[in-house]
Amino acid sequence: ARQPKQYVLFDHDGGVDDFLSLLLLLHMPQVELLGISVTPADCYLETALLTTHKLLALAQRTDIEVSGGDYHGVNAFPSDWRAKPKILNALPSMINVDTPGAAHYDDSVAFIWRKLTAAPGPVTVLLTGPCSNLVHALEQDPTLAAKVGEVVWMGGAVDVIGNVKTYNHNGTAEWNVFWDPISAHKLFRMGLPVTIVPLDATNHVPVSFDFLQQLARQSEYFFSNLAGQFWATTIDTIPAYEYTYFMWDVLTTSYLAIPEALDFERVELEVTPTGASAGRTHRAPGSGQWVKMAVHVRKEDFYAYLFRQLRQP
Ligand code: AGV
Ligand code: CA
Repeated sequence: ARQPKQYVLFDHDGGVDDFLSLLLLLHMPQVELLGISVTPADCYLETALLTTHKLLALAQRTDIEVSGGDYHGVNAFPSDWRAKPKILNALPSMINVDTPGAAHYDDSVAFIWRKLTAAPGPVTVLLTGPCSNLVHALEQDPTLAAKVGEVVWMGGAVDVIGNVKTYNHNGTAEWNVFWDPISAHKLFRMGLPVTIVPLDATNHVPVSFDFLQQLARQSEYFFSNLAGQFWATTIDTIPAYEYTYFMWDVLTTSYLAIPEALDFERVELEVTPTGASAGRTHRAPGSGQWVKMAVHVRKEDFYAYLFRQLRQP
């Protein structure tokens, strides 16, 4: 029996785990990827676009259209984080990948509008960076909401501490929300079916040496080898807790294929738009802003899925 197609529009922000997410997505048989837009948040746009095109070339999916966002959020990511993924384009498996004719559209808001409008059915909008592009598109044309089947967002920290550590902030926010807390505040008011995978869930899955050792044992598979190289670039940040790299976006993306590996809670949430706790996602009983929130992950099932997925040709 053929699985029904799941139409997916992917907006990422160029981090190492954003690209690991793209690798996974390109190997999900039920997913039809309608387009990719890149938010210049936890990356520099030009290098992120290049990595995106290289991965599409490796997966022989250069038919998938790409766009780059031109909106820059309220709170910029640290420059050293943004510069870090540049190394991906220099890895031995990436450096000689040609991207002839690679082009991108300049306006992610128009791109999202065009892709949603043209979609033959309800679309899962997967966001592994800030939500600004989607929110701006919906503001411009609220009728687009009818095309959104589900928004799946790596974002938030509800019952756990955030990961923003910077001046004039009290540490309660997660970075994807903090980058543009105004848009995040609006997203939860739009009445869309939103599923978030917040730090509450992703804190359970740090990138560990054990995991990488096990992955390396299957590095005869091209994409296992490539993913192992990508993850290795994140390891310098371990073990200091505040700089531990987690499988934030990878867990969020895996939800599309193995939702049963996660446990959820339905909660009413609000985002603090400004101030010392800008970007904080907090419970707001009575607000009517219902969100499906991942709270727990069955690690063994999740890892087994990653190993399986990365053994594909
Ligand atoms: O807050 C998690 C989000 C995810 O989308 N990003 C990284 C993931 O792509 C921001 C972030 C938090 N801590 C980081 C981050 C770190 N130590 N290095 C790079 N990015
Ligand atoms: Ca990201």
